[in-house]
Amino acid sequence: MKNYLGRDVRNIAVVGHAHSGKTTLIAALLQAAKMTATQGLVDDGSAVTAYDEEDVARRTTMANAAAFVEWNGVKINLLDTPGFHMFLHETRAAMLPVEAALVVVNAQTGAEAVTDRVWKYAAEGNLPRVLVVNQVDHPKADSRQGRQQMIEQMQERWGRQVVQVQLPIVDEKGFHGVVDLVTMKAFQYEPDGNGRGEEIKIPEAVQADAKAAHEALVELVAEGKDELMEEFFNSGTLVEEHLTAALHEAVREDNIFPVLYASGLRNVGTDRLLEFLKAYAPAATEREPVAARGRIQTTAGNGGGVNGVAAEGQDEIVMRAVDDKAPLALYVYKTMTDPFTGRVTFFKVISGKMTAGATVQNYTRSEPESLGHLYVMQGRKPMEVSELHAGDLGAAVKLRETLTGDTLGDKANELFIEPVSMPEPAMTYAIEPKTRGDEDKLAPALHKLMEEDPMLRFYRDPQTNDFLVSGAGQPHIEALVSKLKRRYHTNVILHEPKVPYRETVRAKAEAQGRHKKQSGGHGQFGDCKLRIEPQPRGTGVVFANEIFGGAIPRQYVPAVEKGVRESAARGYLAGYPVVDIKVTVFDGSYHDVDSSEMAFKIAARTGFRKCMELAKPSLLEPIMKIEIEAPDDFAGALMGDLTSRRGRVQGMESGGAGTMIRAEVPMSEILTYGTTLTAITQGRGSFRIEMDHYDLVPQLIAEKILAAAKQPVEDEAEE
Ligand SMILES: Nc1nc2c(ncn2[C@@H]2O[C@H](COP(=O)(O)OP(=O)(O)OP(=O)(O)O)[C@@H](O)[C@H]2O)c(=O)[nH]1
Ligand SMILES: [Mg+2]
Repeated sequence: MKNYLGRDVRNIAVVGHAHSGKTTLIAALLQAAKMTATQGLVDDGSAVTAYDEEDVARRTTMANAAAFVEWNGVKINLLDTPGFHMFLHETRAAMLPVEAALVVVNAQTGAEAVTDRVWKYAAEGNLPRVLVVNQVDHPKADSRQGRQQMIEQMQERWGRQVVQVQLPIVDEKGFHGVVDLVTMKAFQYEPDGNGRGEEIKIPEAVQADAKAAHEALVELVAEGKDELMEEFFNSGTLVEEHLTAALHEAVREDNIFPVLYASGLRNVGTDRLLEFLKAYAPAATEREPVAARGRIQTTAGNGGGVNGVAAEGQDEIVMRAVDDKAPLALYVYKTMTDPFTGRVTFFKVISGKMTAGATVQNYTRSEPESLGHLYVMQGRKPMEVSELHAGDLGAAVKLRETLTGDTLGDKANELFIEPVSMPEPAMTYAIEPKTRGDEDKLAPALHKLMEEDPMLRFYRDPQTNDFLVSGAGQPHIEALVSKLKRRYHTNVILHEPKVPYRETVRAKAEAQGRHKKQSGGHGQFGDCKLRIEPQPRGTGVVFANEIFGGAIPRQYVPAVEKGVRESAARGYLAGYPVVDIKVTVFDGSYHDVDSSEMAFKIAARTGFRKCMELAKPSLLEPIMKIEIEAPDDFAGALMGDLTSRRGRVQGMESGGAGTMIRAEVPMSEILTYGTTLTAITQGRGSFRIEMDHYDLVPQLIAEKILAAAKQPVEDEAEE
């Protein structure tokens, strides 16, 4: 396989709403460039970027995948990303290693909630965006008027920089061609063919539209550029060369968001899309130098453009040019465990030139790592290359230590790229191995899966000792369970999602804890008086010592505190930790011979439990902040549903991507909200959820929870 210089590489994240056809479109692009002999399909699992067994089974992309196209001397790296709202953390992570986003819009619906969300992600990273209206073959998409409205809707959302650079040719034969508005050439395709068009004359029926659209494009491109404006006013158009250069710059600078048309499924327009990306998407070397944290070392001959001065060993912001001559730096954007290949590490060459067989330093882990053979990934298939240049995407296999988010490179020139942060998991389940054999396999298998998926968490509940897994939502955890079974032959039982309730008190109370035992010779004696009082939310447990005059000798006070804290952690009502309390020991007594730390600890536990009994013990529940986006029609139904879930709506905005509702809802009421939302909005809504604060559970509901929970823990004062 050929080696490409960074200037001949384009890195593109393919993003958009679920089912807009991203995975299918990538398969079509691969066929148009003859990377594959036939077109892969999502529906039969043959699409190159849909290889993960769960993605295939569910016919949706749940994790990023990489592919590439060699097209007229350039290599276009394509990252396929999820469009389902639950997996957008992946999509966001895919924006870090690329220089442009190809935003796929479903011609049947126009821009949707997730389209808007990914647009924001791209805007945050100043990523140029190229829009492709896809599925134009669909009968629902074939009206000229409908398409016109779609463009207007996108302009309303994202500004008048949204401009068509193509028009589709749709007639009684359906969608079978495009007009290139830069060159004013038309191309026609054999639907279900190989994606390569044949030049034709612009059909009569589109000529007037094409002329108007060409002028609109030229005018926008010329805007703000004096010489171009002059040329435009004098001749009514721009020389193609000028237009091309100015359009390339405008796309790179986010001044223009060009719109193209395609059908991935029928493979129409795809060669023109590739040609457009080649000509107008920024080259990998064409972006600003990468700003990263660097560490200055005296041995560093060439710091790669270090700013300012910092003492040796200190961190500094480094501007690293995407250049073969700069020191080597790699950023790991994905890790995959493949049944055939083993662990595959996907990286971007931030700077420098990477050659096969090199050993580099993993800066994040302070360990050397031998990369061995180098590859570029075509879906799950590694294709060997001998070198990779600054800006390119590549992969290595069987690395020992390296994980997603790590930066590696030249030992003398440390550099840290800030990894994309993962949101807090929205849902937690208890997971139980089915058999003894499964128990031994479970933890290692889960750890492997967590390497691939930084959103997954796995830990033991300190209260119950249960294994807990957290993820983005129910489908995420269900996919995890299938993967455990399919890949690691580990069977598990999933239990209802757990709500991490807490306990607290609503009143002040005092009580005495006394522990006295006379068993033969040496007895046990401890005695303390405790006061408990409520504290503001988020305080946790505060312990105070107000003993004066040695009622309890100083050396026993830590034992009292320990007893209190242990009891608080064990809970009083139903075994949930007691929080937001202050416990003060203010009096007590002791015995010269029989007192011991143990005796005081036991006395404190008794005292604590008696205090709890008197202080109006209450249950606290986690309250989540939720943001829901859906088309306006569903707003009423969504609000009604939120109210029935004890939700408090805090705001509602309409415009842009439909309606956005912000609310606070108890976690217990929205454990499976993804399913509800899909049902209410026919799959067109999206939501984001995060833990916000704890609040008291209303009395009636608390009673039910307590009845369902285990009996209060036994009084251990007499142990
Ligand atoms: N008519 C028509 N259907 C299409 C086209 N592209 C995709 N589809 C169908 O739409 C469905 C979704 O296609 P995918 O390629 O999986 O869409 P996606 O955007 O990758 O979806 P997610 O991965 O879930 O975000 C499949 O059933 C495709 O066959 C198209 O150009 N025309
Ligand atoms: Mg997909």
